[in-house]
Amino acid sequence: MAAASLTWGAQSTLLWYDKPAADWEKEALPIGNGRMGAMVFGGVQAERLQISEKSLWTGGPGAEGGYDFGLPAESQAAKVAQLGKQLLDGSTLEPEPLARQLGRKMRNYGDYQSFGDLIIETSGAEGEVGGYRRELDLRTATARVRYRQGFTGFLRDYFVSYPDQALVARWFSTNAQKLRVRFAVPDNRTAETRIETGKTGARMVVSGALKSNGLKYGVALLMIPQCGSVQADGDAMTFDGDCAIVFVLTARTNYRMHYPDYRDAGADPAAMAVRDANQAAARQYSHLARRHADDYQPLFGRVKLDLGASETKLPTDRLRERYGSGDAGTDRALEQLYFNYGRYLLIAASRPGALPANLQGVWNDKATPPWNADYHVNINLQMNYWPAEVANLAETADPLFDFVEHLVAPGKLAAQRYFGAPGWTLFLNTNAWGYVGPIDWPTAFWQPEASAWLARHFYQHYLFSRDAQFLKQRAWPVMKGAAEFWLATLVTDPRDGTLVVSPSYSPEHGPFTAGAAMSQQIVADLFTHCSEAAKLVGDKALGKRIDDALAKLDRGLRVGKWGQLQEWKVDLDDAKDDHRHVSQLFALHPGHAIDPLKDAALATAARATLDARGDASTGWSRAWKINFWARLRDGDRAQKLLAGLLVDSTLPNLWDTHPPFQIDGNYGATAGMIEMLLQSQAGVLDILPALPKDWPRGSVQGIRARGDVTVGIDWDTCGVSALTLDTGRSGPVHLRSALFGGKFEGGVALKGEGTQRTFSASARGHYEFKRATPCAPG
Ligand code: FUC
Repeated sequence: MAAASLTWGAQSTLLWYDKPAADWEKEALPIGNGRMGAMVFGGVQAERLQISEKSLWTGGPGAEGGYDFGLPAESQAAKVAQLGKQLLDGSTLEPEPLARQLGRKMRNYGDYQSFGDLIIETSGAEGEVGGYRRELDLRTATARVRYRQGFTGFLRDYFVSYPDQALVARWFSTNAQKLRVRFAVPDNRTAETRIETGKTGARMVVSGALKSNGLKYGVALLMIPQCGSVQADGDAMTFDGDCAIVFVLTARTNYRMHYPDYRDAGADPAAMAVRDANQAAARQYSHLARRHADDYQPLFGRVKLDLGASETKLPTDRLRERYGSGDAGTDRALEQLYFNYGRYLLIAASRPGALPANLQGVWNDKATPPWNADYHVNINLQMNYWPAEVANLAETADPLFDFVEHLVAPGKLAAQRYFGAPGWTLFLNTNAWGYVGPIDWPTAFWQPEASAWLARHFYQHYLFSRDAQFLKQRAWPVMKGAAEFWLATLVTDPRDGTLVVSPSYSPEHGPFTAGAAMSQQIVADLFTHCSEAAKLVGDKALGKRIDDALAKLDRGLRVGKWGQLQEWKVDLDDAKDDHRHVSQLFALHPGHAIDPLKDAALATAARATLDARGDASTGWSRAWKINFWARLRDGDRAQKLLAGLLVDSTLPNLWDTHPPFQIDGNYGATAGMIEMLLQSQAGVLDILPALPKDWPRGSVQGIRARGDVTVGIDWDTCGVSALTLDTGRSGPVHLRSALFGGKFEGGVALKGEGTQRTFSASARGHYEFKRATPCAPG
C-alpha cells in the first residue's frame, strides 16, 4: 500500500502541529466514530492513544447502595403545587430553601469513564528527531504523525471506522521498528489480560468489570505486521521488524440503553470486541481505510464554506495565536477550519446506534470528569445538536432521538412523582442511566422545561426533512407527552389571568418566581409546534386543548424598565448582571417567537439585554451569542463573538473551553456561522441575513433550510451573486434576498416583488439564480 499523501495546503481542513501533544485536553487530537473515541498524542518514544467508549459509565443500576433514577419514593406533588401557589402573588423565593425541600442528593449518578490507554513504546531508533508533524485531516477523518529520527522515517495513520466499528492504526517506518505495546486501564475496574500469538499476528484481550456497578467491558487489540512476528511479553506484546504493522482496536460493554435495567443480559463484551476485531482484520488496511473514507466523506463533503482564506504555512496553534492581529486571510483560514472542525466533531461524536454526544462529545480521560461528562439539558445537550440539521448532518441527531425516546419512560415517573401529572419530564441533567430527578445544587436543580426543549429537536427534524412518517411515529409521541405534562401543570396567574409555570426558575440564575421568561417561552414554543403537528397527524382532541391553552398562555415576552427583555415576569433584571445564561432570549434563538423583522420593539429589547450581559463569557455562552446576534441580523456583532470565542475560549487543538473543555461551544458556534448565512425559522429562506463586513466575498454550499431545501450561496462585495436551491419536496418556497432587488436571471417564474419572492418548487428540483449585472466594487 502506498503511504498516505501529506498535503501542506488545505488549511481549512487540516489541523497540524510541529510537536507531539503533551496535554490531553489542550493538544491531543480527537478521532471517533460516534461510539468510540481516541485522543492521539503523537509521541516519539511512546505513543499514547487514550480510548473512550460512550457506554462505559459508573453508577446506575447495579451500583452498591442502589439507584433510583433520581426519584423519591413519595409524591412531592403537593409540596410543588403549594410552592407554586405561594409565588403567584409575584413574590420570590431563594433557591436554597427550595433545594432543601425538593432537591435530592445524587445517588450513584455515576461518571462517564475512560476506557484506557493504548501505549506503544518504541526503541532502537537513534539520533535527532526532525521534520516532525502531527495532523488531523478533516477530509478523511484521519490523524497522522510523521518524523524522521537519524536516517529512519516514520509515518503513522489513525482513524476510527464507523462501518468496521474499530480503531485502525498503521505504523510504517523506512527501517526496522521495535515496539512494545500494552493497554493500561484505570484502577476502578477489574482487568484480566490475555494474549495469543499466531502466524499472522497477535491478539490481546483486556476484560473485566467496573467495581462501581459490575458493568462489563472488553477491549481487543490485534497487531498485524506485514513481516516478522509479534511476541507476548507479560501483559505486553512486542514487535521487531522491518515492515509496516497494523493495529486494530475494538471496545465493547454490556450496556444497553434500556430503562430500567440498562444491561444486555448475557452479552459478553470481550467476545463482542474480539468479533469486531476479527471482522475488521479480515480486510486489508487499504480496504479498511477506503471503507472508512466511503462512509465519512459523503457526510463531511456535503457542506463547503469559503470565506476567502489565504494559504498559510502556520501550524494550527500558531494560526490561532495570530488570529485578530490584522491579517484577514489567515483570520478567515482559522474561521473556515473551525467551522469544518465543528462538523467533523459532530460526525466523530454522534453516529446512529450509540449514545448521543455528551458534554465532551465522546472523549474523556478521567474517572471523575467535570460535571460527570453527562448530559446537561438546560442548554448543553441541545446546543450539541444545533448544527445537525443546518449543517446537513441530520443523521447525527439520530442518537439524540433514541436517547430522548428512552427517557420518556422514567420521565413519566418524574412527572407523576413531582407534579402528579401525566406526560414526561426531567430537570437539569441526565446520564446514561435514565436519571430524571432534580439534584440538590440550588443554583440549577430545577428545570422541568427540559422535556419540551428536547421535544423541539424532533419537530425541527420534521420541519427540515418534511418526513411525515418521522413526525407521526417518532416526533409526535415525544412532543405529545411533553405537552400533556404542561397542560396538566400550568396554573392561572391571578395577576392577569394568564397560564403560567409555577414554580419557575430561569436556568442557573435568580430566584424562584411564577412565569419566568424562559419557562413561558419554552412552553409556548412547544404548544405552537404541537398545534401545527396535531393538525398534521390528525390528533384533533389534543390539538384543541393545546390551542385553548395557547390562547391563555403568558408568552414570556416583556420589555422592562431599562429597555431589556425581562428575564422574569416581575421586572427584576439587573443591568450590571453579566450571567452566562441568557435564557430570556430563548424566543430569539433557538426559538423563533421574536422575529426582528416583524417585532422591532422585542428585537431592540433583546439587543439591550445582550449589550448588558456583554460579549465576554464562557465558551458555550459565546457560541449562543453568535446565534443571537445572527438572528438579530447583526453580522458584525456575531463575528465579534466568534472572534472572542476563537481568542479566549478555544484551546490549541481548537476544542471549546468553558473552561474546562466542553464541546458544546464548538457545535454552537458552527451552527451560529450558518445562522449568519442562512435562516429559515420564519418560513422564508433568508439569504445572508447577517453577513459581517469581514466576510466580503465567499461561498457556502450544501447547507439546509426548513422545507427540505439544500442551499448554495455565492457572494461578493455587491452582495449575493448566485443562489442555488435543491428542493427535496414540491411546494411553495419563499425567499428573501437582496439578489432579487436588482437584475437577476433564474430559470423559474417568481411571484412577488423586490427582495421577497415565492416560487413553486418541484420534488427533486434544482434552481439557480444569478445576478445579471457585473459587480464593480466601489
Ligand atoms: C450548565 C452551565 C455551566 C456548565 C454546565 C455543564 O450548568 O451553566 O456553565 O456548562 O452546564
